[in-house]
Amino acid sequence: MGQRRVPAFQTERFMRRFASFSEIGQTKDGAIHRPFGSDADLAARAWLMRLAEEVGLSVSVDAIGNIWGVLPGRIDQGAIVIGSHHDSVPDGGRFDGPLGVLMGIEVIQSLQESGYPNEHPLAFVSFTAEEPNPFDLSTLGSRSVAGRLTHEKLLAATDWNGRPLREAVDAAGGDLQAFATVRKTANDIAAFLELHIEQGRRLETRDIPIGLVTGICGIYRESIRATGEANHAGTTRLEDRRDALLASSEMLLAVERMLTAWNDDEIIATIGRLNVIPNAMNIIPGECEWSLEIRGGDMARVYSFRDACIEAFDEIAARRGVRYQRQLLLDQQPQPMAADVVDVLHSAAADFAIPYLDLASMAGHDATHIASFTRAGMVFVPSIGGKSHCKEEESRIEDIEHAFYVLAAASIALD
Ligand code: HGY
Ligand code: MN
Ligand code: MN
Ligand code: MN
Repeated sequence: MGQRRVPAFQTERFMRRFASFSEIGQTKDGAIHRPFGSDADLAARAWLMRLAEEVGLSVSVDAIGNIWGVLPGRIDQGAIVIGSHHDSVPDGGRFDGPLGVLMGIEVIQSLQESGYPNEHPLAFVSFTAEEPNPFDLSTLGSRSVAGRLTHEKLLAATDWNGRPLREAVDAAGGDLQAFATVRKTANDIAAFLELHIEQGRRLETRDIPIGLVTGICGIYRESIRATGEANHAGTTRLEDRRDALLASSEMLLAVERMLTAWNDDEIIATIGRLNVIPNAMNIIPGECEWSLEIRGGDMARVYSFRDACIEAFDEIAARRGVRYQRQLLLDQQPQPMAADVVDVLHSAAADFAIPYLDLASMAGHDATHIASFTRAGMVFVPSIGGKSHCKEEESRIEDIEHAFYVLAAASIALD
């Protein structure tokens, strides 16, 4: 595919922009707190749009708040889109999301500066609300583009304080009334590429600078609310208690025990959120709400693991005199990446003699939804120490540089 046509990576420019973007939503501990709907989310949007305009892209915000920046092509065809998301988990890191967005802009700008005559439009995208958020709607932007969310569901959605989703989408420059216009097809997006940090240690352990993603795991999430009986902490005897927190605690440990017993590399589960209600020192917790997340490459296994958990929860609830309700939050199927795009990425890496490893992703990504309707591929760079969703998230500029060459060469090959 000819590495001669690929321009040089502007390391200094990229690092300067990355450092500047990383200040948005930074906490005093150096973490990034930029959840969807926050002021930092809005500041990040304004920053990205300003940069994209400076670069000369034609910038727009769609009805769900996704930001697009397009360099027109010579013929009217679907765009080659590179991007990711700019929101973060609470107290997360600098790389998860923004690396792929800023690289999208970098690749397009570099190709443009080199005089590359792109046939297809080249575009970057920054998707709205990829991470779990107070609206309990992760990958909101990419799911909307893929037609995987209904207008009715979004009109009814609120955050935990009752703020309507409509309001947050408006603030982001979107418009839920125009939701139908968000949908894209393979005619609009000819190919999609996403750069992301690996968020694991497989590349680092093998000392390989580039991962090429073959597929993305399925993710299943429920919110579980256990209801016991609130009562006085001093006067209620042990045998009279129906403690929703203790019942939940036993359930959470049952999940861990089950993971150990299953001993299946392809199944993992996490309880990452727990709310004790009313959360006061002298009240026996009457309610306890928590998230159960299960991931795997094979949904049949994910569902059987869930069923095994529920069986254990039933026994614990009955024994402790507690009830519980379940609410489905996400049932996202595994998604293979497009074989021909993976091939293009293989060739791009080979052209530059960059060692690579094919990987399945156990993290979720916007690419999972985009791949449901058009050709998509992902590139990973190593995460130092495998750390992610925490402030220690870090990747090396040398690896990011390799990713630039792979993505730029792949964009040319797909054009
Ligand atoms: O949760 C995930 O896997 C992703 O980082 N949003
Ligand atoms: Mn993430
Ligand atoms: Mn991410
Ligand atoms: Mn009292």
